[in-house]
Amino acid sequence: MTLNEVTISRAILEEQHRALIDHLEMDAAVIGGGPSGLACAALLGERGVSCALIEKKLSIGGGMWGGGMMFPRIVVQEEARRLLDRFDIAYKEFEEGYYVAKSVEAVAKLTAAACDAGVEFFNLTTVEDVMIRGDGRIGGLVVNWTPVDMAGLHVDPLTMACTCTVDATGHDAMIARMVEKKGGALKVKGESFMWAERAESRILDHTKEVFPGLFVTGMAANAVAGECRMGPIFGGMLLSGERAAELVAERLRR
Ligand code: 48F
Repeated sequence: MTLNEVTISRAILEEQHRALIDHLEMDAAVIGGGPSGLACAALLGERGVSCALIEKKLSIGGGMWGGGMMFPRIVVQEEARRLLDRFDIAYKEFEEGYYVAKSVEAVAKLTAAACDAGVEFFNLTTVEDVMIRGDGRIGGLVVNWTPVDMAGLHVDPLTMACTCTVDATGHDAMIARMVEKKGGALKVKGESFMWAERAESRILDHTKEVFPGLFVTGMAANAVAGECRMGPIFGGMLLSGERAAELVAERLRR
């Protein structure tokens, strides 16, 4: 076989342009590729929902890679152990009800599950705004390449339409804040101090549709609600992603 560089370029350009065009209109967009966004996207894909995950950084995984203070291990509690099993993430019981897993394996297995479920990934892509029309719903996203933002280049964005948007942007709850900033009826209270028990036990109540068409999951859900943070325990992130997928699927069925 003789390799042709132009064929390599054409393969990349044609395939990725097709993926982008295919997702200019979709059922669900998950913004943020941390644990909650990955779990949500994987479970939406498994339900047959046309879904893209948009991540501003080069790598998927958000705050999961680094474990706790750069020790690449995460802890998951009993309530979420079934999700470690579901995503085939290996773990050890440390003490009763506390399971410890490798953070790199957790990111890899969640990402693989989302890929297997047909989720399309758009990394290096920043959601910089949302589209809201006369019906008052979020109906789409305004996106640009992350390096455009980093370099401060004056380049206009493109848009992607979606029926449901999931804010999985973590502690900053970026999408909810965009809606709030532009006068949408949504208040982002901002996350509170560290209290793992409280933060983990309440996150599912905070995982919901907070504005027409906008669902929040993971730390974004706690940040909108003014809830505590929890540090490197990740059961709540996985359970919240699962709940968000259920809520989005239910909304799409209506
Ligand atoms: O922060 P992140 O991992 O969110 P999460 O799923 O998980 C939180 C935990 O990692 C941890 C914790 C709980 O155990 O406290 O911190 O709630 O991932 C959020 C992702 O969203 C991306 C960001 O780069 C990160 O990978 N992101 C943020 N803003 C945007 C974005 C944006 N405007 N467009 C695209 N991606």
